[in-house]
Amino acid sequence: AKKVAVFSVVGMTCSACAGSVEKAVKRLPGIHEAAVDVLNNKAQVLFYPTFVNEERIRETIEDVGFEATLIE
Ligand code: 9UX
Repeated sequence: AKKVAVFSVVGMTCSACAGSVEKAVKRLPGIHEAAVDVLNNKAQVLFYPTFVNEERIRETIEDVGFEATLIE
């Protein structure tokens, strides 16, 4: 079954920032959808927990250069 995770993402200042986060998350295995909202500093990710987990997604966002916290 799919799971949803919402992250707070601090440090994004333009839509290209959001695009780079989305692209990186979508490259992970087990991602169904990723939507990054630069105005609200949030990222919502639908994923298959057999293949990926919240912490792996969080670390991927951090690797792009932003501080990420799981909030939902
Ligand atoms: Mo452009 Mo957004 O360098 O950090 S991608 S401001």
